[in-house]
Amino acid sequence: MSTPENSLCKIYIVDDDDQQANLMQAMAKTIKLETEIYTSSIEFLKAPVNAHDIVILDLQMPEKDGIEIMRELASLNITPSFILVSGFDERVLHSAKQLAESKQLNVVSTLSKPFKAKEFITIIKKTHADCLEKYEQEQNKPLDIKNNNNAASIEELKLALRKHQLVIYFQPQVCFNTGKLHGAEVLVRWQHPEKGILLPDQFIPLAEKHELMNLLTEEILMLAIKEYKTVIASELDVKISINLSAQNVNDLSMPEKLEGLLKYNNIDPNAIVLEITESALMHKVSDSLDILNRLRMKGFSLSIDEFGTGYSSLVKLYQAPFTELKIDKHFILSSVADQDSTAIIKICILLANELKMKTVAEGVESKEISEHLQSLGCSIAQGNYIAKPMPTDEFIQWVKNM
Ligand code: G
Ligand code: G
Ligand code: MN
Repeated sequence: MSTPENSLCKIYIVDDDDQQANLMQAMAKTIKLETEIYTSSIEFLKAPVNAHDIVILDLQMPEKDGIEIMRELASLNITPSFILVSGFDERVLHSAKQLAESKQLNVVSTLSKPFKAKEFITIIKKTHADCLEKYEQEQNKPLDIKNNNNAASIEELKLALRKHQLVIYFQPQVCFNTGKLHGAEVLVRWQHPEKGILLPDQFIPLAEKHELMNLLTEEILMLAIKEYKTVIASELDVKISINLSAQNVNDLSMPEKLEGLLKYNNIDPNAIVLEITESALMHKVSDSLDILNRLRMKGFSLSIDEFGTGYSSLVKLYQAPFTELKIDKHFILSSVADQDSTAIIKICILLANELKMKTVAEGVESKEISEHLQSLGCSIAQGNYIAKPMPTDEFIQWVKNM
Protein backbone atom coordinates (compact mmCIF):
# COMPACT_ATOMS: atom_id res chain seq x y z
CA MET A 1 0.00 0.00 0.00
CA SER A 2 1.44 3.36 -0.95
CA THR A 3 0.57 6.61 0.80
CA PRO A 4 -0.43 9.62 -1.26
CA GLU A 5 1.81 12.65 -0.96
CA ASN A 6 -1.01 15.01 -1.82
CA SER A 7 -3.16 14.75 1.30
CA LEU A 8 -5.74 17.12 -0.20
CA CYS A 9 -8.19 15.39 -2.54
CA LYS A 10 -6.79 11.93 -1.91
CA ILE A 11 -7.50 9.26 -4.47
CA TYR A 12 -8.52 5.82 -3.19
CA ILE A 13 -8.64 2.75 -5.42
CA VAL A 14 -10.94 0.08 -3.97
CA ASP A 15 -10.80 -3.12 -6.00
CA ASP A 16 -10.40 -6.73 -4.83
CA ASP A 17 -8.44 -7.57 -7.99
CA ASP A 18 -4.92 -6.42 -7.10
CA GLN A 19 -3.69 -6.58 -10.68
CA GLN A 20 -6.47 -4.26 -11.82
CA ALA A 21 -5.80 -1.97 -8.84
CA ASN A 22 -2.07 -1.80 -9.56
CA LEU A 23 -2.78 -1.05 -13.19
CA MET A 24 -5.02 1.90 -12.27
CA GLN A 25 -2.39 3.13 -9.83
CA ALA A 26 0.27 3.00 -12.56
CA MET A 27 -2.00 4.87 -14.97
CA ALA A 28 -2.63 7.63 -12.40
CA LYS A 29 1.09 7.84 -11.76
CA THR A 30 1.76 8.73 -15.40
CA ILE A 31 0.09 12.08 -14.68
CA LYS A 32 1.75 12.38 -11.27
CA LEU A 33 -1.30 11.53 -9.22
CA GLU A 34 -0.67 9.41 -6.14
CA THR A 35 -3.27 6.85 -5.14
CA GLU A 36 -3.93 4.54 -2.22
CA ILE A 37 -5.04 0.98 -2.92
CA TYR A 38 -7.47 -1.11 -0.86
CA THR A 39 -8.12 -4.67 -2.00
CA SER A 40 -10.32 -5.29 1.04
CA SER A 41 -13.54 -3.30 1.16
CA ILE A 42 -13.79 -3.80 4.93
CA GLU A 43 -10.33 -2.30 5.42
CA PHE A 44 -11.31 0.60 3.18
CA LEU A 45 -14.23 1.49 5.46
CA LYS A 46 -11.66 2.27 8.19
CA ALA A 47 -9.85 4.81 5.99
CA PRO A 48 -10.19 8.52 6.86
CA VAL A 49 -12.14 9.42 3.73
CA ASN A 50 -13.63 12.92 3.47
CA ALA A 51 -15.83 14.96 1.15
CA HIS A 52 -12.89 16.23 -0.89
CA ASP A 53 -11.50 12.80 -1.69
CA ILE A 54 -12.01 10.63 -4.75
CA VAL A 55 -12.94 6.97 -4.51
CA ILE A 56 -12.50 4.71 -7.53
CA LEU A 57 -14.84 1.94 -6.53
CA ASP A 58 -15.24 -1.52 -8.02
CA LEU A 59 -18.88 -2.55 -7.73
CA GLN A 60 -18.33 -6.29 -7.46
CA MET A 61 -16.24 -7.27 -4.44
CA PRO A 62 -16.41 -10.31 -2.17
CA GLU A 63 -16.59 -8.92 1.38
CA LYS A 64 -18.75 -5.86 0.85
CA ASP A 65 -19.68 -4.79 -2.65
CA GLY A 66 -19.52 -1.25 -4.02
CA ILE A 67 -23.20 -0.57 -3.39
CA GLU A 68 -22.82 -1.55 0.28
CA ILE A 69 -19.74 0.65 0.60
CA MET A 70 -21.64 3.64 -0.78
CA ARG A 71 -24.59 2.94 1.50
CA GLU A 72 -22.34 2.79 4.58
CA LEU A 73 -20.45 5.97 3.68
CA ALA A 74 -23.76 7.77 3.01
CA SER A 75 -25.09 6.69 6.41
CA LEU A 76 -21.96 8.21 7.98
CA ASN A 77 -22.47 11.39 5.94
CA ILE A 78 -19.16 10.83 4.18
CA THR A 79 -19.55 12.14 0.64
CA PRO A 80 -16.44 11.84 -1.53
CA SER A 81 -16.60 11.89 -5.34
CA PHE A 82 -17.02 8.40 -6.74
CA ILE A 83 -15.85 6.85 -9.98
CA LEU A 84 -17.69 3.55 -10.31
CA VAL A 85 -16.03 0.64 -12.08
CA SER A 86 -17.70 -2.59 -13.10
CA GLY A 87 -17.48 -5.55 -15.43
CA PHE A 88 -21.27 -5.63 -15.63
CA ASP A 89 -23.13 -4.02 -18.47
CA GLU A 90 -23.63 -0.29 -18.57
CA ARG A 91 -27.19 -0.39 -17.25
CA VAL A 92 -25.92 -1.72 -13.93
CA LEU A 93 -23.39 1.12 -13.72
CA HIS A 94 -26.05 3.62 -14.71
CA SER A 95 -28.47 2.33 -12.11
CA ALA A 96 -25.77 2.27 -9.41
CA LYS A 97 -25.07 5.92 -10.24
CA GLN A 98 -28.76 6.77 -9.85
CA LEU A 99 -28.89 4.89 -6.56
CA ALA A 100 -25.89 6.84 -5.27
CA GLU A 101 -27.40 10.15 -6.32
CA SER A 102 -30.62 9.33 -4.53
CA LYS A 103 -28.48 9.16 -1.39
CA GLN A 104 -26.91 12.55 -2.24
CA LEU A 105 -23.64 10.89 -3.21
CA ASN A 106 -21.70 12.37 -6.07
CA VAL A 107 -20.81 9.90 -8.83
CA VAL A 108 -18.65 11.82 -11.28
CA SER A 109 -18.14 9.02 -13.74
CA THR A 110 -18.56 5.33 -14.48
CA LEU A 111 -16.15 2.97 -16.20
CA SER A 112 -16.97 -0.39 -17.80
CA LYS A 113 -14.20 -2.97 -17.57
CA PRO A 114 -12.10 -3.34 -19.59
CA PHE A 115 -11.40 0.34 -20.18
CA LYS A 116 -8.61 2.07 -22.06
CA ALA A 117 -5.76 3.85 -20.23
CA LYS A 118 -6.57 7.09 -22.06
CA GLU A 119 -10.18 7.00 -20.88
CA PHE A 120 -9.13 6.37 -17.28
CA ILE A 121 -6.49 9.08 -17.31
CA THR A 122 -8.85 11.69 -18.78
CA ILE A 123 -11.45 10.99 -16.10
CA ILE A 124 -9.09 10.92 -13.15
CA LYS A 125 -7.31 14.08 -14.27
CA LYS A 126 -10.53 16.03 -14.62
CA THR A 127 -12.02 14.69 -11.40
CA HIS A 128 -8.91 15.59 -9.42
CA ALA A 129 -8.83 19.11 -10.86
CA ASP A 130 -12.56 19.58 -10.12
CA CYS A 131 -12.11 18.38 -6.53
CA LEU A 132 -9.29 20.83 -5.93
CA GLU A 133 -11.35 23.64 -7.38
CA LYS A 134 -14.37 22.71 -5.26
CA TYR A 135 -12.15 22.67 -2.18
CA GLU A 136 -10.81 26.13 -2.93
CA GLN A 137 -14.25 27.53 -3.63
CA GLU A 138 -15.49 26.21 -0.32
CA GLN A 139 -12.60 27.78 1.54
CA ASN A 140 -13.58 31.12 0.05
CA LYS A 141 -17.30 30.92 0.88
CA PRO A 142 -18.69 33.26 3.55
CA LEU A 143 -18.97 31.59 6.94
CA ASP A 144 -22.77 31.63 7.18
CA ILE A 145 -23.14 29.67 3.94
CA LYS A 146 -20.45 27.23 4.99
CA ASN A 147 -22.28 26.59 8.25
CA ASN A 148 -25.56 26.26 6.38
CA ASN A 149 -26.92 28.87 8.68
CA ASN A 150 -29.71 29.72 6.29
CA ALA A 151 -32.31 27.35 7.65
CA ALA A 152 -35.43 29.26 8.67
CA SER A 153 -37.88 28.29 11.40
CA ILE A 154 -41.62 27.92 10.94
CA GLU A 155 -42.20 30.88 13.26
CA GLU A 156 -39.99 33.03 11.04
CA LEU A 157 -41.93 31.89 7.98
CA LYS A 158 -45.28 32.72 9.59
CA LEU A 159 -43.94 36.15 10.43
CA ALA A 160 -42.67 36.53 6.87
CA LEU A 161 -46.20 35.90 5.58
CA ARG A 162 -47.67 38.51 7.91
CA LYS A 163 -44.97 40.99 6.96
CA HIS A 164 -45.29 40.20 3.24
CA GLN A 165 -41.65 39.28 2.77
CA LEU A 166 -42.37 36.85 -0.06
CA VAL A 167 -41.74 38.04 -3.59
CA ILE A 168 -42.23 36.38 -6.95
CA TYR A 169 -39.95 36.09 -9.97
CA PHE A 170 -40.86 35.20 -13.54
CA GLN A 171 -38.88 32.71 -15.61
CA PRO A 172 -39.66 33.00 -19.35
CA GLN A 173 -40.72 30.04 -21.47
CA VAL A 174 -40.15 30.20 -25.23
CA CYS A 175 -41.30 28.07 -28.17
CA PHE A 176 -38.44 25.96 -29.51
CA ASN A 177 -39.56 26.39 -33.11
CA THR A 178 -40.37 30.08 -33.31
CA GLY A 179 -38.16 31.41 -30.51
CA LYS A 180 -41.15 33.47 -29.43
CA LEU A 181 -42.29 34.00 -25.87
CA HIS A 182 -44.85 31.43 -24.74
CA GLY A 183 -45.28 32.13 -21.06
CA ALA A 184 -43.55 32.51 -17.74
CA GLU A 185 -43.40 30.44 -14.58
CA VAL A 186 -44.02 32.21 -11.29
CA LEU A 187 -41.32 31.22 -8.78
CA VAL A 188 -41.51 32.36 -5.20
CA ARG A 189 -38.60 33.85 -3.25
CA TRP A 190 -38.33 34.95 0.36
CA GLN A 191 -36.76 38.35 0.76
CA HIS A 192 -35.39 37.71 4.22
CA PRO A 193 -34.38 40.86 6.13
CA GLU A 194 -31.04 39.40 7.29
CA LYS A 195 -30.39 36.34 5.14
CA GLY A 196 -31.14 37.90 1.76
CA ILE A 197 -33.05 36.05 -0.95
CA LEU A 198 -34.00 32.52 0.11
CA LEU A 199 -34.98 29.93 -2.50
CA PRO A 200 -38.13 27.77 -2.29
CA ASP A 201 -36.13 24.66 -1.31
CA GLN A 202 -35.23 26.51 1.88
CA PHE A 203 -38.82 27.09 3.00
CA ILE A 204 -41.46 25.21 0.93
CA PRO A 205 -40.69 21.83 2.55
CA LEU A 206 -41.02 23.57 5.93
CA ALA A 207 -44.39 25.04 4.95
CA GLU A 208 -45.56 21.66 3.69
CA LYS A 209 -44.54 19.94 6.89
CA HIS A 210 -46.47 22.45 8.99
CA GLU A 211 -49.52 22.51 6.68
CA LEU A 212 -48.89 26.13 5.81
CA MET A 213 -49.11 25.67 2.05
CA ASN A 214 -52.66 26.99 1.73
CA LEU A 215 -51.70 30.27 3.37
CA LEU A 216 -48.45 30.45 1.43
CA THR A 217 -50.16 29.74 -1.91
CA GLU A 218 -52.82 32.34 -1.15
CA GLU A 219 -50.07 34.92 -0.66
CA ILE A 220 -48.26 33.78 -3.85
CA LEU A 221 -51.52 34.01 -5.82
CA MET A 222 -52.10 37.55 -4.59
CA LEU A 223 -48.56 38.51 -5.58
CA ALA A 224 -48.85 36.76 -8.95
CA ILE A 225 -52.10 38.58 -9.74
CA LYS A 226 -50.64 41.94 -8.74
CA GLU A 227 -47.47 41.45 -10.80
CA TYR A 228 -49.35 39.93 -13.72
CA LYS A 229 -51.51 43.05 -13.91
CA THR A 230 -48.31 45.08 -14.32
CA VAL A 231 -47.21 42.71 -17.08
CA ILE A 232 -50.54 43.01 -18.91
CA ALA A 233 -50.46 46.79 -18.50
CA SER A 234 -47.17 46.74 -20.44
CA GLU A 235 -49.12 45.15 -23.29
CA LEU A 236 -47.40 41.80 -23.09
CA ASP A 237 -49.44 38.84 -24.21
CA VAL A 238 -48.19 36.05 -22.02
CA LYS A 239 -49.55 33.12 -20.03
CA ILE A 240 -48.32 32.54 -16.51
CA SER A 241 -47.73 29.22 -14.77
CA ILE A 242 -48.30 28.92 -11.04
CA ASN A 243 -47.13 25.99 -8.90
CA LEU A 244 -49.63 24.25 -6.65
CA SER A 245 -48.65 21.93 -3.86
CA ALA A 246 -50.36 18.76 -2.58
CA GLN A 247 -52.20 20.65 0.16
CA ASN A 248 -53.77 22.93 -2.46
CA VAL A 249 -55.44 20.07 -4.31
CA ASN A 250 -57.28 18.79 -1.22
CA ASP A 251 -59.81 21.58 -0.93
CA LEU A 252 -62.90 20.85 -3.03
CA SER A 253 -63.92 24.51 -3.09
CA MET A 254 -60.53 25.61 -4.47
CA PRO A 255 -61.65 25.94 -8.15
CA GLU A 256 -64.50 28.27 -7.19
CA LYS A 257 -62.27 30.34 -4.89
CA LEU A 258 -59.63 30.72 -7.57
CA GLU A 259 -62.18 31.56 -10.24
CA GLY A 260 -63.74 34.19 -7.98
CA LEU A 261 -60.38 35.74 -7.21
CA LEU A 262 -59.50 36.06 -10.89
CA LYS A 263 -62.91 37.40 -11.85
CA TYR A 264 -62.58 40.06 -9.16
CA ASN A 265 -59.22 41.04 -10.68
CA ASN A 266 -60.44 40.89 -14.26
CA ILE A 267 -58.06 38.13 -15.29
CA ASP A 268 -59.08 35.39 -17.71
CA PRO A 269 -58.44 31.83 -16.37
CA ASN A 270 -57.35 30.94 -19.92
CA ALA A 271 -54.15 32.90 -19.21
CA ILE A 272 -53.29 30.73 -16.21
CA VAL A 273 -51.48 27.39 -16.17
CA LEU A 274 -51.55 25.50 -12.89
CA GLU A 275 -48.55 23.25 -12.34
CA ILE A 276 -49.08 20.19 -10.21
CA THR A 277 -46.55 17.49 -9.38
CA GLU A 278 -47.42 13.84 -9.69
CA SER A 279 -46.73 13.29 -6.02
CA ALA A 280 -49.34 15.93 -5.18
CA LEU A 281 -51.92 13.61 -6.72
CA MET A 282 -51.05 10.60 -4.60
CA HIS A 283 -53.86 10.89 -2.09
CA LYS A 284 -57.62 10.80 -2.51
CA VAL A 285 -57.65 10.36 -6.26
CA SER A 286 -61.36 11.10 -6.53
CA ASP A 287 -60.99 14.48 -4.80
CA SER A 288 -58.05 15.57 -6.90
CA LEU A 289 -59.77 14.49 -10.12
CA ASP A 290 -62.88 16.39 -9.02
CA ILE A 291 -60.78 19.52 -8.49
CA LEU A 292 -58.71 19.19 -11.66
CA ASN A 293 -61.72 18.61 -13.90
CA ARG A 294 -63.56 21.63 -12.56
CA LEU A 295 -60.43 23.78 -12.97
CA ARG A 296 -60.25 22.74 -16.62
CA MET A 297 -63.93 23.45 -17.15
CA LYS A 298 -63.37 26.95 -15.80
CA GLY A 299 -60.67 27.54 -18.43
CA PHE A 300 -57.43 26.95 -16.52
CA SER A 301 -54.68 24.96 -18.20
CA LEU A 302 -53.11 22.16 -16.19
CA SER A 303 -49.49 21.12 -16.29
CA ILE A 304 -48.06 17.95 -14.80
CA ASP A 305 -44.80 19.16 -13.26
CA GLU A 306 -41.54 17.25 -12.75
CA PHE A 307 -42.93 14.48 -14.94
CA GLY A 308 -41.12 11.20 -14.61
CA THR A 309 -40.02 11.54 -11.00
CA GLY A 310 -43.19 10.53 -9.16
CA TYR A 311 -45.29 7.39 -9.03
CA SER A 312 -47.87 5.93 -11.41
CA SER A 313 -47.20 8.68 -13.93
CA LEU A 314 -49.11 6.91 -16.66
CA VAL A 315 -52.19 6.40 -14.55
CA LYS A 316 -52.24 10.09 -13.62
CA LEU A 317 -51.92 11.09 -17.26
CA TYR A 318 -54.72 8.75 -18.19
CA GLN A 319 -57.05 9.95 -15.45
CA ALA A 320 -56.50 13.69 -15.26
CA PRO A 321 -57.18 16.37 -17.89
CA PHE A 322 -53.64 17.76 -18.19
CA THR A 323 -52.87 20.08 -21.08
CA GLU A 324 -49.10 20.23 -20.65
CA LEU A 325 -46.31 17.89 -19.58
CA LYS A 326 -43.18 19.31 -17.96
CA ILE A 327 -40.31 16.90 -18.31
CA ASP A 328 -38.30 16.90 -15.09
CA LYS A 329 -35.05 18.82 -15.21
CA HIS A 330 -33.11 15.80 -14.00
CA PHE A 331 -33.63 14.19 -17.43
CA ILE A 332 -33.08 17.43 -19.32
CA LEU A 333 -29.82 18.29 -17.56
CA SER A 334 -28.33 14.87 -18.28
CA SER A 335 -29.89 14.43 -21.72
CA VAL A 336 -26.90 15.34 -23.88
CA ALA A 337 -24.51 12.91 -22.19
CA ASP A 338 -26.94 10.21 -21.15
CA GLN A 339 -28.69 8.06 -23.74
CA ASP A 340 -31.06 6.62 -21.17
CA SER A 341 -32.31 10.12 -20.26
CA THR A 342 -32.77 10.86 -23.95
CA ALA A 343 -34.79 7.66 -24.34
CA ILE A 344 -37.11 8.72 -21.52
CA ILE A 345 -37.50 12.22 -22.96
CA LYS A 346 -38.41 10.75 -26.37
CA ILE A 347 -41.14 8.65 -24.78
CA CYS A 348 -42.47 11.65 -22.81
CA ILE A 349 -42.75 13.68 -26.01
CA LEU A 350 -44.37 10.83 -27.91
CA LEU A 351 -46.86 10.31 -25.13
CA ALA A 352 -47.67 14.01 -24.82
CA ASN A 353 -48.21 14.28 -28.57
CA GLU A 354 -50.58 11.32 -28.56
CA LEU A 355 -52.53 12.87 -25.70
CA LYS A 356 -52.55 16.30 -27.40
CA MET A 357 -50.49 17.89 -24.66
CA LYS A 358 -47.67 20.42 -24.98
CA THR A 359 -44.22 19.48 -23.72
CA VAL A 360 -42.06 21.81 -21.65
CA ALA A 361 -38.39 21.13 -20.98
CA GLU A 362 -37.25 22.71 -17.72
CA GLY A 363 -33.56 23.10 -16.93
CA VAL A 364 -32.47 24.08 -20.45
CA GLU A 365 -29.20 25.59 -19.31
CA SER A 366 -26.96 25.33 -22.35
CA LYS A 367 -27.00 25.68 -26.11
CA GLU A 368 -26.29 21.94 -26.45
CA ILE A 369 -29.28 21.00 -24.31
CA SER A 370 -31.50 23.44 -26.18
CA GLU A 371 -30.55 22.07 -29.60
CA HIS A 372 -30.85 18.50 -28.41
CA LEU A 373 -34.35 19.03 -27.00
CA GLN A 374 -35.47 20.87 -30.11
CA SER A 375 -34.26 18.00 -32.28
CA LEU A 376 -36.30 15.61 -30.15
CA GLY A 377 -39.44 17.62 -30.91
CA CYS A 378 -40.07 19.24 -27.56
CA SER A 379 -42.37 22.29 -27.82
CA ILE A 380 -41.37 24.75 -25.08
CA ALA A 381 -38.06 25.63 -23.42
CA GLN A 382 -37.49 26.96 -19.92
CA GLY A 383 -34.08 27.37 -18.32
CA ASN A 384 -31.09 29.53 -17.61
CA TYR A 385 -29.94 29.35 -21.25
CA ILE A 386 -33.09 31.27 -22.17
CA ALA A 387 -33.23 33.39 -19.01
CA LYS A 388 -32.97 33.10 -15.24
CA PRO A 389 -36.00 33.81 -13.05
CA MET A 390 -36.28 37.61 -12.56
CA PRO A 391 -38.41 40.32 -10.94
CA THR A 392 -41.35 41.80 -12.88
CA ASP A 393 -39.71 44.96 -14.22
CA GLU A 394 -36.67 43.02 -15.43
CA PHE A 395 -38.95 40.43 -17.01
CA ILE A 396 -40.91 43.08 -18.89
CA GLN A 397 -37.67 44.64 -20.11
CA TRP A 398 -36.32 41.24 -21.13
CA VAL A 399 -39.41 40.54 -23.25
CA LYS A 400 -39.25 43.97 -24.88
CA ASN A 401 -35.61 43.33 -25.83
CA MET A 402 -36.33 39.90 -27.33
O1 G B 1 -37.37 28.67 -7.62
P1 G B 1 -36.66 27.44 -7.93
O2 G B 1 -36.35 28.17 -8.98
O3 G B 1 -35.48 27.18 -7.03
O4 G B 1 -37.82 26.53 -7.47
C1 G B 1 -37.59 25.32 -6.80
C2 G B 1 -38.86 24.53 -6.71
O5 G B 1 -39.73 25.16 -5.77
C3 G B 1 -39.61 24.45 -8.02
O6 G B 1 -39.34 23.28 -8.68
C4 G B 1 -41.07 24.53 -7.59
O7 G B 1 -41.63 23.24 -7.63
C5 G B 1 -41.05 25.04 -6.18
N1 G B 1 -41.72 26.34 -6.18
C6 G B 1 -41.26 27.52 -6.63
N2 G B 1 -42.19 28.48 -6.49
C7 G B 1 -43.27 27.87 -5.95
C8 G B 1 -44.56 28.31 -5.58
O8 G B 1 -44.92 29.47 -5.75
N3 G B 1 -45.41 27.41 -5.04
C9 G B 1 -45.06 26.10 -4.86
N4 G B 1 -45.96 25.26 -4.33
N5 G B 1 -43.86 25.63 -5.21
C10 G B 1 -42.97 26.51 -5.74
O1 G C 1 -41.47 23.93 -10.40
P1 G C 1 -40.37 23.64 -11.35
O2 G C 1 -39.61 22.40 -11.08
O3 G C 1 -40.95 23.67 -12.73
O4 G C 1 -39.39 24.91 -11.29
C1 G C 1 -38.36 25.05 -12.14
C2 G C 1 -37.10 24.89 -11.36
O5 G C 1 -36.02 24.72 -12.24
C3 G C 1 -36.76 26.09 -10.51
O6 G C 1 -36.17 25.63 -9.36
C4 G C 1 -35.75 26.83 -11.36
O7 G C 1 -34.93 27.68 -10.61
C5 G C 1 -35.00 25.66 -11.93
N1 G C 1 -34.29 25.99 -13.14
C6 G C 1 -34.72 26.80 -14.12
N2 G C 1 -33.83 26.87 -15.11
C7 G C 1 -32.80 26.06 -14.76
C8 G C 1 -31.58 25.70 -15.39
O8 G C 1 -31.26 26.12 -16.49
N3 G C 1 -30.79 24.84 -14.72
C9 G C 1 -31.11 24.33 -13.51
N4 G C 1 -30.27 23.49 -12.92
N5 G C 1 -32.26 24.63 -12.88
C10 G C 1 -33.09 25.49 -13.50
MN1 MN D 1 -42.98 24.18 -11.69
